[in-house]
Amino acid sequence: MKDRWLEQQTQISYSKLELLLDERFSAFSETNAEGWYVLKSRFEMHFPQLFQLYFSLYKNHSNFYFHLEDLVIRIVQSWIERSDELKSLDATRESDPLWFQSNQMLGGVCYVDLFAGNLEKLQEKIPYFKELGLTYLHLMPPYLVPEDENDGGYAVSSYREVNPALGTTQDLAELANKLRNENISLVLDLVFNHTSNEHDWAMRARNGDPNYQAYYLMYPDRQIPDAYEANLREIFPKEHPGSFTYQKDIDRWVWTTFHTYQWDLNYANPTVFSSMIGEMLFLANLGVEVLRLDAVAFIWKKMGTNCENLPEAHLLIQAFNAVARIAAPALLFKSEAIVHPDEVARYIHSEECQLSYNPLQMALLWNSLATRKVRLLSQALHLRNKVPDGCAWINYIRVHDDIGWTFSDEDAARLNINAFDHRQFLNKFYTGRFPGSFARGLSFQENSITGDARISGTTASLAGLEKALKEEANREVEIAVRRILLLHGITLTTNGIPLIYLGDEVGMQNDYSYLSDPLKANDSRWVHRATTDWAKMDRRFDAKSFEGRIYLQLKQLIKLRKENIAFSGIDLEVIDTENEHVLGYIRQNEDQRVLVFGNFSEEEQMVPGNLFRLHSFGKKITDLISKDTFLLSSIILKPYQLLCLMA
Ligand code: OTU
Repeated sequence: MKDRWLEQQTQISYSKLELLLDERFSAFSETNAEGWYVLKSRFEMHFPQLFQLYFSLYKNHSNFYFHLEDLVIRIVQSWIERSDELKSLDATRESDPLWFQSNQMLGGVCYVDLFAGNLEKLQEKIPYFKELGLTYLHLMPPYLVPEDENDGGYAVSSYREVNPALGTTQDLAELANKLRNENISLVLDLVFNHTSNEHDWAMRARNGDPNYQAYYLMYPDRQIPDAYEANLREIFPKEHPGSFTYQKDIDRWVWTTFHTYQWDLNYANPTVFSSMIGEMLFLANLGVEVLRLDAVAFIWKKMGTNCENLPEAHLLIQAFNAVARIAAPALLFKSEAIVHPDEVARYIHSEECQLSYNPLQMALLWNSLATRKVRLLSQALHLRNKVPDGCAWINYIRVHDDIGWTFSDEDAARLNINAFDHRQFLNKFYTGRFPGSFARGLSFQENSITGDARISGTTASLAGLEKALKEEANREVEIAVRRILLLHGITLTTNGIPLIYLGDEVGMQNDYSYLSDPLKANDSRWVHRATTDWAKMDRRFDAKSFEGRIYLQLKQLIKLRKENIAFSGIDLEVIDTENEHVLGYIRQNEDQRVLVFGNFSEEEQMVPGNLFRLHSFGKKITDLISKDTFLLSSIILKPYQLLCLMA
């Protein structure tokens, strides 16, 4: 229920700020009446939302109105500075807000340096991205970072400067333009939970400036840190215990959820919010179309809680979103919440994060490969796969991070699986310590107290290709290739945007050379962050090499996705295949209906023919991949086969 008083306050603030804007930007509005009208309509539409969010977050702040005014001016100024091309993109997106639910969408993610060397050379890879069919390119943070340890770019020293090893801000803007002209949306991170300890804000804090110390959470002794830590989870326990780091130069305990050099920002301070809005709009105006909101779960802290997924974190993201709707409406947010599935779902909303990683599907794909059983995955697709209108999943197999087993304990219990034991099994399996395991992964952040661990490794190495190539024969190589293709087949045909970790399309294997780099050796995630070997990439058309086998068949699956409208949209219906090894679901959009089966075992599997009639697929059904036709008989799936059946 909306409170009357708040409604009145909203109206009063709106009128005051509208006057202020008309006055402040009169020179602009006189010469750009049309544009100004557009901006004012957006302001009118989204201000109430923004105001009410801002009010709930900062109402107790003494300079509330002053901060709000400053924020609104910043928003409008940034919109004025936005290029005409981007303003026209804004209009295009507003008229087609569900554009990203299309089956044409395909994402890729890579590191600029590891994939191409630098930003300029990355431009030369655009033909490759087109060849693959990408429409979405996520670059790992290319920003200025400390020279030594920087968490692979996630310790940002300036959101407005590019790491000189990669190029300049100009190069980045140019790349964004070139990609956009090729219909590829640039995706970058807004690493907004923390900055590096070398960020200008942190440097000023270190020099004793109290205004900047208030950007962070720092305490003179252990009293408050201890009180907080009583309820906090350790995220990188191997790196430092607890969530605080003692900073000798300023004699303060600084909140550092991740690495000691990543200082958490204090969003209870409205100046931090406005400052980060400034950085966000800078990136939007550079041509970034999707911002991946890094570590969303952690951005709000409250004593006595675990400081993850707090209600205020949601309000904060909604406020960021309301700003984007006014100043850069083409901008979308992607949530990076690798947490309990209930919590993951809470970030997905057209007014919060339109896109979200689907960590549950990712983890359960791996679970299905290890167990050869699809029940957890099937249950998750049935119970947890729906997203609200105006949103979409990002479905993936691997990214630059570890794999965490984030399925819910209750979901597991419903299938009589003990979640703790099962996670232990998965960790054993994917580190190759379980008898018969095909995987070659490494553990990440093993916590000896809780027994918790996560997994590093490339798709190919985790799916058995590394072991097969090193220790086994052609048959095992073939099986590993099929596993890799099955996983991609699922992400390409379930609802959402499929995201490929570039290199996986040619079966990139683990790279152990990180062990001899002291800056990387204690972070096993580097094992799957290999430098792209373009000689191997060039083998992608050679159908005899494993690179070619993966690439050429993957290309076929991509083509299948793009040619069939059934793979558009956000609906997916799970079906019971009556076979615990076979996943089944129906995708339907417009008049097209496709029945997908995936066999997660290395044995042939059968599904009964009456399933087609049951789901109204008629008497004759054809597989879009193999072109095989089936007549009312039961279907035999080959090991790891994916079938996309249509009447
Ligand atoms: C994210 O991941 C990034 O993806 C990582 O590459 C960074 O190291 C980290 O933030 C800090 O910026 O713990 O192992 O539950 O949701 O935020 C990866 C934590 C991580 C995750 C996630 C984090």
